[in-house]
Amino acid sequence: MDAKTTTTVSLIDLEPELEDFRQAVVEGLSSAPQKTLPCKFFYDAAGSALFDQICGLKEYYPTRTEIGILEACADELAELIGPDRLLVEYGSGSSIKIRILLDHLKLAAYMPLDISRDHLLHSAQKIANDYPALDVLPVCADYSQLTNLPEYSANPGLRKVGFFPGSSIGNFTRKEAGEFMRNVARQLQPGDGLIVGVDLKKETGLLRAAYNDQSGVTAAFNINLLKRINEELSGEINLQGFEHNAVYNEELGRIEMHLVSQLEQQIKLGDQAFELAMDETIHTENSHKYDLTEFQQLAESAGFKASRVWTDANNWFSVHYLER
Ligand code: AVJ
Repeated sequence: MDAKTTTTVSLIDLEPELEDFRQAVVEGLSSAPQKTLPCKFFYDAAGSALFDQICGLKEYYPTRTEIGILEACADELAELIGPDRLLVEYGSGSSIKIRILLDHLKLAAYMPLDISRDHLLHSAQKIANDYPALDVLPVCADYSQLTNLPEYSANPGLRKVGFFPGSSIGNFTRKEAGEFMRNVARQLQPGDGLIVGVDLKKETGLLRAAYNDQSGVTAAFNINLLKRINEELSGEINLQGFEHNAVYNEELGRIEMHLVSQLEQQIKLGDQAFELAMDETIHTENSHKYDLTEFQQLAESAGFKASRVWTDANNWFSVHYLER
C-alpha cells in the first residue's frame, strides 16, 4: 500500500441536467429564421474527450497560448492574491490549467464547477490525489445558471478567487458576459479576485483555421451534438447529412459554429419533425473575441477593477486579473 493516504472527494450535485435537453433541442430547432442548439450540451463524455483533443490541435492556439501566459504570470498572481484562498473554477473540464495556479498559489481549497458530472469527479479526484493538503470540493452545476455558490462549510468566511480560463466567457454575448461577471462579483467580497482568460481579436484567417481544423476534430465535436440527440432523445438524424462550418462574424466580433444541412431533410424527434432546406444551418456555438480595453471596460461596468492584464508576444490571448 502507498503510505500516502488519499481522501475520496465527494460531489455537491446541483443536478444541472434537470434542465431538459429535449426541451432545449425542441426550442432551438423551432427557432426561426435561424435554428440553434445550445453549446453547453457539447460536453457529454465523448464531447469532453473531443474538446480535450481540440485543445492539442496545432490550429487551436488558445489553450497553449493561455498556458504560456499563466506560467509567466503565476508568481505575480500569487503575490496579488495572497495565501489561503478558496479558488472557484467556473467550468473546470479536465482541470489542467488549475495545476499551474496550484503550483504557485498557496490555496486552502479548490471548488471546481462543471456541468459534466463524471468528467468533473474524475478530474477532481486526480487533483485531490496530487495535492493532498488541498480541500477539493467539486460542484456539478451549470455555471451560466448559477446564482449562488454552495457555502464552503469548513470555513464560510474564507476569501475567494474566481478562475474562468479558456475564453469560455466568449460563449456569452457581450451583454451576457457583463451579466455573468456581475453575478460573479456578487459571489465575491470586496478585495477578492477573478482571473479570466479572454481570446483577442486577430487576423480572421487564424480564427477561421482554429475552428475549422484540418483533421476534423472540431467537426466531430460539433456533429457529436446531433449524435447525442439520436442517442439520448431517440432522434433520427442522418449524421452524414450535415457538415461543420465555422465563420467569423465581423460585425459581432465572433466565431460562429454551424451545422450545415447537405440536403433538404427532416429531423424527427418523437412525434415532432423539423424541416431543413439544403444549405440551411443550425447555429451551435459563438466564440466572442475582444479588444483588451473593450474587455476591461466590460469588467469595470460589471463591478470589477481591471487591475492587471497579461498577453502573449503575438497579442493573441489575454489573462486578466480583476479585483472585486
Ligand atoms: C470552450 C468556448 C472556449 O470557443 O474556443 C473550441 C469551444 N469550440 N472549438 C472556444 C470550442 C470549438 C471553446 N470554448
